[in-house]
Amino acid sequence: MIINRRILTLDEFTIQQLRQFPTATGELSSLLRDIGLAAKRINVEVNKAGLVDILGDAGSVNVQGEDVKKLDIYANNQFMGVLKHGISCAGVGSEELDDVVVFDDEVSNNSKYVVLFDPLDGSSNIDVNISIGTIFGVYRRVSELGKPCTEEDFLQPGVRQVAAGYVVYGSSTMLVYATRRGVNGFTLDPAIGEFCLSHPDIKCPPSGKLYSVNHGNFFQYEEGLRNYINACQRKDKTNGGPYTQRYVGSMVADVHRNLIKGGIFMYPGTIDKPGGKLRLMYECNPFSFMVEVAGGKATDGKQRILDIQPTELHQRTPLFIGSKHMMEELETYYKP
Ligand code: P6P
Repeated sequence: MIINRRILTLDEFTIQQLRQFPTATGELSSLLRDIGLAAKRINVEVNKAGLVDILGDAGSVNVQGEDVKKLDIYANNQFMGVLKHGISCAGVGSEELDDVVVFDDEVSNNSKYVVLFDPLDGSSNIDVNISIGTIFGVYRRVSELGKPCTEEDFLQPGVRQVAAGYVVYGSSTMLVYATRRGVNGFTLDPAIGEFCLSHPDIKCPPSGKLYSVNHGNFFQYEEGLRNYINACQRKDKTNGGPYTQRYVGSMVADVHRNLIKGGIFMYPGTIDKPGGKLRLMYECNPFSFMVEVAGGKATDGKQRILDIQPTELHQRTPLFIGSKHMMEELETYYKP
């Protein structure tokens, strides 16, 4: 008898995971479904960004000092909305908001989690139709349940994330998330409007041949890093190089490709920006959690990203992330 492989939707998958832990409250499963709902709504607008007047600068400038595009605001509001009106989240921190938002209502104050997110990363690529994405990380609160969450709930090291994920709005729209049990990818089926399990138990290949870095900053990188980047381009590579350089300029697209195919993504510090460009709390920590669960590594050049004790919501960090063996090879050239 041929049994059709049953397609599992995100909702079915999270409920199946919940059934394996009867004592679980279901709050995390519910939160992940809420994020999936927001992603579907954002996907609709991203897919028609060139057709309606949602494109273009909203005129305001966000806390990063960047022109905010209307889609950024829309995406931020979608995540705020589903999380505030769900049953699992006490408050959020967003790239688009100067400070954390404490929901401070009875249900939210009794919710176990807080969420940090970049609602639409790489939004400068919207106008040229390059893949963009959403990035999120979920933490269990450390403050007292029943009361409003506090900034301390958000400034936790990335190792304390209970879940992290991203949505890539690309040739297809995928939601990928990790818990400590594994990394799973879901592709949106527009016919039924559901994310369906398409990439179960994602593992980051231990080796790869893709390296991602902005070569335009090459002469601002430290010598050891320049030596590694040069080695990536030489035929004498021990693994039969040279490697292939792939850099989209959209972190979600670059790291997603390297997670699936194997590779290394680097956003180093430069002379002008020694702290790097990428944000620790809602860009680097979520991806570092996911890549480590998938078997890869992530550092700031000196230490594990997930061990960094944050001091500010929007602090930046250099980032080196990807296949385990490639990260170890980098470390033989570059020890800042
Ligand atoms: P650069 C997009 O603005 C972003 O934050 C990441 O998505 C991306 O990896 C990086 O900046 C690209 O920065 O300086 O190379 O253009």
